[in-house]
Amino acid sequence: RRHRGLVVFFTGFSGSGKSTIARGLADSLRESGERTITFLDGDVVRRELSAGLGFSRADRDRNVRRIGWVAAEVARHRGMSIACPIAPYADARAAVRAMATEAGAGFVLVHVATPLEVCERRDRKGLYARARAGQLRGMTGIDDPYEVPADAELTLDTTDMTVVEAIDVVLAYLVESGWV
Ligand code: GGZ
Repeated sequence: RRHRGLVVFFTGFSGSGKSTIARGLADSLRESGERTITFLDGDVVRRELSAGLGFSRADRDRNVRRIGWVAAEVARHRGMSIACPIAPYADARAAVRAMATEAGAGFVLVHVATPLEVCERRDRKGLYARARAGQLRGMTGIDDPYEVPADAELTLDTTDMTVVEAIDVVLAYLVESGWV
């Protein structure tokens, strides 16, 4: 049995599929008997933990660090936490990795590297269209940066993948590396 905690941290554009994959991973692990999963849902985090924060660099960094702190605390006590913010800045992601490491936990960065054009085509919330029309400022990938990770344990592009396939890739990685 895994005896260290683990933080599985997804990063990628809005619409990349990261939340769907992260939630599916959490469900799948729970079904297979993993009882320590804490899923930090992005919408819930922004409502409860990061209420009042917007999308400036400072606010995104605060949001990502708060998520990282909670995730690392869960992992400190041998739990497994799964989080999926955009986390566009490498420094903030590195800070989360450092918090997990300090807590004696493992850290797996999953870059959901679905290209912007595919995310934009999906545009489930209409945010990209609003950003293109100039009605929404600071949309990641449009007029706000996304620093591509150079340190991801796993990179997946969901363009030609089903959700189930993507979840299986992450699960396979976790099995191969001895985490589950
Ligand atoms: C990016 C934005 C923005 C801007 C609102 N840029 O697809 P969604 O809608 O549900 O996921 C996105 C979510 C991003 O919040 P995060 O907490 O993950 O971001 S960060 O890690 O940068 O703190 C999107 C919506 O919020 N959204 N405005 N300007 N995404």
